Amino acid sequence: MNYSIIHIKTIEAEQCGRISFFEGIHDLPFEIRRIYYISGVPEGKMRGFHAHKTLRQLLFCPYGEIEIILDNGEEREHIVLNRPDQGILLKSGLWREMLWKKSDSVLCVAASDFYDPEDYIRDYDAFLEFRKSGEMYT
Ligand code: T46
Repeated sequence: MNYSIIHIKTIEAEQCGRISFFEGIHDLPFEIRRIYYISGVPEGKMRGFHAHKTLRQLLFCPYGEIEIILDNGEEREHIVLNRPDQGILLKSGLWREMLWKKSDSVLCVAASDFYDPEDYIRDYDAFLEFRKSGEMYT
């Protein structure tokens, strides 16, 4: 599967919380061109249901718990994000669904490119065709 779980550097201060950080190029295999985050989602709701043709992203959940379901057209894997020091580095060509396990969990994303609706594949059969065509990957 075209993803890896990464440790986000985190420094803990006694009774003062913690700070987590990463840098494009140094800690991620791309320059960060866009940051976005998803909030206010009720428990049990799902989002996603698409793949990206070229976009690479780091997904992390600094607050709450979100299950990320990844599908490469042949198999599906479920990863739970619930720690500020953990992220999923996604390459392109993966179908993703996100399930909010706890209300108000926040999903943050650092992306390799600007927003481009043409980069999305929102139809599952079209995604399977895209995988078969072998027009990937980054
Ligand atoms: C992804 C997962 C993890 C913009 O106009 N600019 C943006 O940068 C983004 C991310 C979205 N939008 C618009 C496009 C739609 O009209 O916001 C609306 C909701 O987007 P979408 O339905 O794609 O949201 P999710 O939560 O299903 O998916 C998002 C990202 O779009 C996607 O790239 O990988 O989070």
